[in-house]
Amino acid sequence: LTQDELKKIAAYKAVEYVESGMVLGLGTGSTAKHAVNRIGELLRQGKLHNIVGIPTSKKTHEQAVSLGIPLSDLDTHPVVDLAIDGADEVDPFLNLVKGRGGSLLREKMVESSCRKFVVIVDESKLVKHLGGSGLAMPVEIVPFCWKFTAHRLQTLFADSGCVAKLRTSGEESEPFVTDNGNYIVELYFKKDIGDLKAASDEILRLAGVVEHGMFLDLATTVIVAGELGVRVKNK
Ligand code: DER
Repeated sequence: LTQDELKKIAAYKAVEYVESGMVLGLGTGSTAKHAVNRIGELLRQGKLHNIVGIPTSKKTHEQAVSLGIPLSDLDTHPVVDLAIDGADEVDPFLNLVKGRGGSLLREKMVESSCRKFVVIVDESKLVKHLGGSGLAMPVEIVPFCWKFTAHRLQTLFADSGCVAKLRTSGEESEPFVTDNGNYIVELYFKKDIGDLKAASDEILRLAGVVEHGMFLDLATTVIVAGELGVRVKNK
């Protein structure tokens, strides 16, 4: 099975949790894309009805519009019944790193206001500790004096051998700009992040930081698709 087929299996399994009448958080990324497609398909087949979707990015908004999924927002629905989204890393306590797609702020706003948050991953996303995989841990920051903020973030985790890099896009390597007009600083750790809660609080205390990609204590269920089948892990 290819990685994309595994993502699709996990996504379709998660959509089994969707009931008619629900307000749904629609995730962002290559795994969540399959879940949104499946929801659109079930609506079209009349197997699901009066669903309202709250997209976690402009990209997902466009995908949902193209599928005819009715959309709303958190102003109208401050409590979401079920959110389905991917993740970049999942630790054994269902803590996540998300945001490598750049949508972490709207994802965290939706996924921290939902009754159930079902995470869908292929098995390659499972890690023992967050941040140790050498992959980026994204932090959304305001563009104003971004170098200043990036340096403060790097200094915060100096003992973890942290390096902070501005996310760029395009060939002129312009700064990547999020749906909210902000920048993303990617933190690379040489060692895994120790106390996640402490790290989270320290990051959020820095003026200029908007939000970070550690999703702690938010996931209620993780669906993992692997070569040996699909596993469902509940909090
Ligand atoms: O950027 C994001 O938050 C995505 O949800 C990411 O965490 C997972 O993206 P993927 O499903 O394309 O791997």
